[in-house]
Amino acid sequence: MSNTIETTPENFRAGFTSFVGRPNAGKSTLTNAMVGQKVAITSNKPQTTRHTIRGIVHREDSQLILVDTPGLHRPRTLLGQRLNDLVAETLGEVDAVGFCLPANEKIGPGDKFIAQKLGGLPPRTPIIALVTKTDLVNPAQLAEQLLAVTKLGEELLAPKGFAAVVPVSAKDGYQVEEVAKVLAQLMPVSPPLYPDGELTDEPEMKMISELIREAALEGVRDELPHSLAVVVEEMIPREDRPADNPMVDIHVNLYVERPSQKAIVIGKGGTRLRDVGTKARKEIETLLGTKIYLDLHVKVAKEWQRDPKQLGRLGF
Ligand SMILES: Nc1nc2c(ncn2[C@@H]2O[C@H](COP(=O)(O)OP(=O)(O)OP(=O)(O)O)[C@@H](O)[C@H]2O)c(=O)[nH]1
Ligand SMILES: [Mg+2]
Repeated sequence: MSNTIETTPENFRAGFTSFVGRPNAGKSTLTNAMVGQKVAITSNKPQTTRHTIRGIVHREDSQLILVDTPGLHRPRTLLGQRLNDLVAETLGEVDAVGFCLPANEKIGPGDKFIAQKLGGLPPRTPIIALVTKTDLVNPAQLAEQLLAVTKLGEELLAPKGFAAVVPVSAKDGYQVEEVAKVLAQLMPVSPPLYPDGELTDEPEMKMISELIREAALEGVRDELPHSLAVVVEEMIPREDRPADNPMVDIHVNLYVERPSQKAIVIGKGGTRLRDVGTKARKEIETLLGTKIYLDLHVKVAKEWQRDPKQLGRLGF
C-alpha cells in the first residue's frame, strides 16, 4: 500500500489568470501552448472562442489556471454583448490579467477599448501585456511594438502601466515558459487548486462540440463563422461491441442562421460536411480514446445570434 503524504512547498503559488485581447490575438493558441495540450480550439476567424475555458499549467512550484476568454470587441449582436459581459465578469475574479496584442498588427481602437476596460479593474490586479506572434515580425518591428505597447500602458493604465511586457510566440515556443514564470510570480501563495495532471475543466461534450466547430470553421468565409453553433445532442455507447473495442455513437446538430449557409456547410453532394466529420472524428477519437461514429445534422436556427430564446437553447 502506498502511504505518501501529499505536501506542498511552503512558497507554492497558485491562482487564476485571464487572457484577454481582440479577436484573433492568439489567446487560445497561447493557452494551449502553455498547458501543453489542446484545450481550446483556434482558427484564423475572429470570435472563435465563445465561452471561458480553463487550462491548467502545472509547474514544480506553481499552478496557473489560465482562463481563456472570447475576444473583446464592440458588440454588434446580442451574442457579442453576452460574450463581452462574460469577459468583464471573468476579469473581476482573477489574480492577474494577460492582455494579448499581436506583434504584427498596429495598436488600434480595439486595443484601446480593451485597455480602458482594464483601467477600471481593482488596482491590485496586475496586468501584463503579451506581445504575441513574434515569429511574424523582424527584431526591429518587435522592438517598435514593445515600445508602443509600453506607451499604451503608461497612457491608459496610469500611474502603474503594465506590470510587465513580454514578447511570445505560441507557434515556435519562444518565451512560452517565460510567460508562465512571470505569471506564476504574480499568483498568491496557495496550495494547488486542481489535482495534478488535470489540464482543463471543460466538459467532454463541450470539447467534442468545439472540435466539430473548429473543423467546420476551416474554409468558410464572411459571416458564416459567426453564424455557426454546434450542439452535441447525445452520446450513446454502441451495444454488442467487444469490451476491448468499444464504440460511441455521437449525434450532433450544427446550427446556421440561413438556408443558404446550410447549403455551404453541407457542400456539393454532402462532400464538405463529410470532410468536417472525418477531421473532427480523428480528434474526438484521440480525446476519448475510443472509436466513434459521428452523426452530423445541419439545421437552420433563424438569426440565433440576436434571439434571446435561441441563445439560451444553444447554451449562451
Ligand atoms: N504565426 C503565428 N500565428 C499564431 C500565433 N498564435 C496564434 N496564431 C494564429 O492566429 C490565429 C488566431 O489564433 P487564436 O488563438 O484562435 O486567437 P484568439 O485570440 O483565441 O481568437 P478569438 O477566440 O477569436 O478571440 C490562428 O490562425 C492562429 O494559428 C503565433 O504565435 N504565431
Ligand atoms: Mg480564442
